[in-house]
Amino acid sequence: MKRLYTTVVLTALTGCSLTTLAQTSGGKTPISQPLVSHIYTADPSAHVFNGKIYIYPSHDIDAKDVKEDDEGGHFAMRDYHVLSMDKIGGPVKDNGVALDLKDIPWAGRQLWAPDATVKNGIYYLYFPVKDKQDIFRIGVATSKSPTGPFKAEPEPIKGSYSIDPTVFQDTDGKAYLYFGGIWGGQLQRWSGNQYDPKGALKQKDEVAYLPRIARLSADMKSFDEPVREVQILDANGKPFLEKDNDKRFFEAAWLHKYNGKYYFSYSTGDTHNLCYAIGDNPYGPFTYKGVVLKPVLGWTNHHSIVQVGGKWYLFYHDVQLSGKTHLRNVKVTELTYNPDGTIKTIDAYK
Ligand code: FUB
Repeated sequence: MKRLYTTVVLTALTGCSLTTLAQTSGGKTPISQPLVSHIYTADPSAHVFNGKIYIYPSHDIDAKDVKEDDEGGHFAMRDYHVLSMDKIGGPVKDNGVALDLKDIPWAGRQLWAPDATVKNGIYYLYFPVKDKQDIFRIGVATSKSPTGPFKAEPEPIKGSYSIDPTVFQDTDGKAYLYFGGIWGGQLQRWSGNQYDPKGALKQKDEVAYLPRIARLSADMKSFDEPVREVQILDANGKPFLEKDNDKRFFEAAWLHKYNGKYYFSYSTGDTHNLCYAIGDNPYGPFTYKGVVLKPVLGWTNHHSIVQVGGKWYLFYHDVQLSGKTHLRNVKVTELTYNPDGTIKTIDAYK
């Protein structure tokens, strides 16, 4: 299977997502409905700021002038919209364009999955976009409002690369940026934080690529330390190999804290799972625990896990509205834990 991020039908034909095909032909019912349907949205990073829920998604568009390619070129997003809601199940507001590609001085193309946080009344939007040399970098933009408009810094974060940034602020005030994604996300081109345009995907028996972490400086706009790898280990303390592709990291990092433990969750990409691993501090190592969300309609699987009031929720996406892998819709469902702290696996269809 070579083609990256292709359409649902083609994905099913290539045989890498038979579950998805079964869900379609079996006529299963989604457990949740799209949060909005007037635009396509994906990769929902949700947060509660001042008691209100804000969702920072990708804004999928049908860029007809862009051809589908092996690197996800047809995910040609050009802006971000922030969604907000007062409570789960309540009306969802689209707050309009929060940041536009044309207003990011160094950007080339493809605004992929963002995340946001707040510190001292300033909201920080972290976003991946290809620079003018077509290399994914991570940028940061600021606003006094959670819904923007955001103003982008003139340069990407120094030392940043690849895609899918997620920001985590710990209770001690320290903030961390996690990021990375293989295949179209270009992580395979980075070794020892050096760029190699010829960087190859791992062979089946090689140790899989790992996500990255760096602590953020007090200004939230730069790294306070060199970027390092985030270790994800199996129950025996061993790293996953590339052939463990139903468990190894691919993209879509997220970090949340539950009962004092650190939960690192991510997508396995070509096997379409959202998995998680638990650690004792933000750097890990994280020990693999299982699947948060089984494959959804569409090729990609990407999420956030957030506490709202006394309950936990999984924000995710599928392609219920379009049937096309690059035109997704964000959703939310409750997430529950077992008494031992493990997460109960969610099937988005019943
Ligand atoms: O939305 C574009 C890319 O698709 C994201 O960056 C990945 O995580 C996948 O969801």
